Amino acid sequence: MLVQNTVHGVLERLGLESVNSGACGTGWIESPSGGELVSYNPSNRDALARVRMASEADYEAVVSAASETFQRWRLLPAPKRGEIVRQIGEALRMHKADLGALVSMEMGKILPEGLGEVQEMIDIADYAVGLSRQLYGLSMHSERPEHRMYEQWHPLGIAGVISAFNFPVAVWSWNALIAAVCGDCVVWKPSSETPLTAIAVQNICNHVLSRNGWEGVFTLVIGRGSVAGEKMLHDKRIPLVSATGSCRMGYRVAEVVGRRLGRTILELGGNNGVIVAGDADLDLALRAIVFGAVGTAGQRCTTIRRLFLHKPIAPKMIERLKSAYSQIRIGDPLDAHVLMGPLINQAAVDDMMAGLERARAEGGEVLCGGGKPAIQGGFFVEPALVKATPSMPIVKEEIFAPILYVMEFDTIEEAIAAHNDVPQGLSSAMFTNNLRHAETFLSVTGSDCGIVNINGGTSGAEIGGAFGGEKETGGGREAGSDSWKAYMRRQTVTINFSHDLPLAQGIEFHLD
Ligand code: UN1
Repeated sequence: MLVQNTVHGVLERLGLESVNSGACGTGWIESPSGGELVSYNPSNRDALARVRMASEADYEAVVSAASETFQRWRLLPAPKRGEIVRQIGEALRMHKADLGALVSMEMGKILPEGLGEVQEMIDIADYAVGLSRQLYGLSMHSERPEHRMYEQWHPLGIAGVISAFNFPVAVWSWNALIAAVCGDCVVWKPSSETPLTAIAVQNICNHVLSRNGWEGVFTLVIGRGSVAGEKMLHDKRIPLVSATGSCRMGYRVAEVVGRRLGRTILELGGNNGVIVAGDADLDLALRAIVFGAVGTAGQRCTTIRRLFLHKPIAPKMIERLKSAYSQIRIGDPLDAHVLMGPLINQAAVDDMMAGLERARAEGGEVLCGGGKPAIQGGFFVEPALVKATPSMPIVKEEIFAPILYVMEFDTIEEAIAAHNDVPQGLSSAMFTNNLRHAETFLSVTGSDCGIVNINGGTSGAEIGGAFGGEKETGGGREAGSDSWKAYMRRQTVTINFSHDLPLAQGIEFHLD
């Protein structure tokens, strides 16, 4: 791995200098033969590292290792699996500063967000440890005398995790650490934009696992979607594929995995809206909107993309937003004064510019931003505020960039209808101090999203709740609540402790 001096210290402390590859089953594969992948820093386009990708043969070695390990891992009592995940949480705490910095360098989010992402991993590790002593089934009353019924949960097998560049490590952890306490082994295919953070996390896990006499519980395959990703989708040894990314990718995953009756957890596009009622606390709303729309340079699936303002407050709010946007410092994500880093690559910049062109063509007005700041090197853009109407076709699309469409409404009902009138259904929010407005938004005729917030933005969900959304967002749920059930197989058990054989539904069946 070739490493630049600027990131030398971080990589050294993360133990990456001795790592030489991008595929790991039971230890790093010395020379994976899937070709070279260069990881670039989107702030300056410098090459951070050159990674060797997995070939089909390397993929095979990794999945075989995971399958073999699963046979034994599933037998380890869940709380013991939890103990190993606890140690991974500890190791993440130890490496938080370096891993957070590496996330910022490779993905481009500002350092507090890079650190926040690692914190999200630590939080889910803690959650998974507690969960490892639960994984509870229900018991039911049998209709037959002296019968007992209950359900129990068994490990499922290998969970395939396909993660996106924008949360290069946290989304893996939501899946992997829960799957691991459930008794599954995990094969991870990270985004090709962020192989280095994946290698760092894999390395941290390897150390903890080997200290405990384990290997192959967490495995890694870095490779093109068309090789590693496709193989995973078709692979019957992988009963569950959890994928985060675009709707286009999700349709492919659902189709291929569905054809073999495998399970999927899909966390796809969002097009998250915020409704600001006339009675809302506007200071609160302003802060939440700016963080939600500009944070992570608009590259969260939970980013605020659509803002609905009650007409009487709209002019004032728009002025305040313009003023806030003009104060956003754009630049090096490791600089403490910077609030917005670069986009991930040139294609993302082009998508944003093309989106703004289309918005103009459809009658939208760019109120501020939307240009390219005069910063050398990286994929920097200015966040844009666009005056729009709900009927503009572009408002119904997710563009993974900091474009916020501002729309006005007269009644709450009208705002909710416009809010729901998009194909995606991830996160949503309303700012109001009116109980009726809030409860209407939370009711069955309110938000149609998987996540809904009152007086808070759409992004920044906590790990304790189930994370995911409806419609084209894919319907999957990850992280907290009972999301763990997707990583296990349910078994309904009936025990007859009588001396007779009564049949359910009152059926009589006598031999003579
Ligand atoms: C994502 O963008 O894919 O709620 C995940 C949030 C974060 C996770 C975002 N906790 O914004």
